[in-house]
Amino acid sequence: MTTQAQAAICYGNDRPFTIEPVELADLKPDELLVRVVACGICHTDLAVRDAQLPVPLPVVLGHEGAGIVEAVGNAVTVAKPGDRVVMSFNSCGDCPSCAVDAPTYCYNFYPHNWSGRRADGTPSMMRGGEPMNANFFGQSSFATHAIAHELNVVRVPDSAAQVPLERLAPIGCGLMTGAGAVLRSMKVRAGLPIAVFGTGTVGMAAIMAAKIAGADPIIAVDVNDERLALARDLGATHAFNGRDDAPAKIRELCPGGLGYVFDTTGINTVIEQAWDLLAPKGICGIVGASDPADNLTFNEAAFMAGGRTVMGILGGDSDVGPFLCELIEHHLAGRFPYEALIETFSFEQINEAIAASESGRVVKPVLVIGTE
Ligand code: CXF
Ligand code: ZN
Repeated sequence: MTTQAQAAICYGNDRPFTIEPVELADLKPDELLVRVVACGICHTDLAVRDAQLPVPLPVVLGHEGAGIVEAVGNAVTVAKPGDRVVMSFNSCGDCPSCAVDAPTYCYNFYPHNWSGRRADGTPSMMRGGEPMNANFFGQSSFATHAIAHELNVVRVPDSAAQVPLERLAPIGCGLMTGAGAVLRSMKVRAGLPIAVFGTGTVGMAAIMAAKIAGADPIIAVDVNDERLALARDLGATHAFNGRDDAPAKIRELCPGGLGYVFDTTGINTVIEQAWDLLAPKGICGIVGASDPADNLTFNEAAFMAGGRTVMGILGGDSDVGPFLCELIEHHLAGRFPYEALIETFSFEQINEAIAASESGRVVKPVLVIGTE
């Protein structure tokens, strides 16, 4: 049976998102119908709106959804109707990356997440009898209902039964990316210094995770002093404004160099300065969205002789289910207090929520779309 829903349609950056009636397709065997309760807004949604990523427009975006399962296909085991779930990115489950639990590097990432259709080419959403681009990150959660998949759904553990879905929603992208970069990709060791460049959701999650890992000192760098104050609240031991020669201050603080630098800005001059701060065996993690034309330049001798690593990181090397549950447990224990980043907006306020993110006023806007 098809499902009637309301979805926020993105036409591009010359028009606001508008909420319009749509129809969701019948479920395939590996799919779940989720009534969306909340969805975070991530910079990747806005990169698609701005045509910086190869996702066809118009499209229904939203990839930090959480909700309640209404129906499941007959091959679904991850959750059942009535379960509270969080949605994340989708993957194929059987390429060489998926085979080693590295689905963020899925060889078939595009058809499963960004093609506007299901991976088999069929539309998951119709509008006025015509196919509508959807299945964004295997969900398209800027809508009252979403079709998700066995591999991008996590059942909320019973231990988190009291945590509202509007709090859990954003865990499936930006938070996972920053925390995973520290805990899974770079595997930050206790006692080593780290500097995090950029204190948006990903950088803040990295700072909280660096504290969990026992990194010391934990240095936040940004050009926004309010963000730097929040970074200190969340675990940064030091905070430097990028406009005040932060590299010199970091050298003074850590003359032996840093074990880790983590860039969320995507600005190549920032990355090159950060790389120069590394100690021998240091790792430079790169996650920021950069200009596709940019190249990085490193000194070859220092790179080789110091045994340094430059590491591209996608999605914090998350394996979805286990890692998101681990983060939920950290949150319940008070070690991952990311609620400080969130401000909620109603679904109808989607354009105001986006403006609040782009002005820098709100770190993580979350749309409340339904009730629990
Ligand atoms: C994604 C990138 C690909 C893996 C999952 C997370 N980032 C979205 O904003
Ligand atoms: Zn995202």
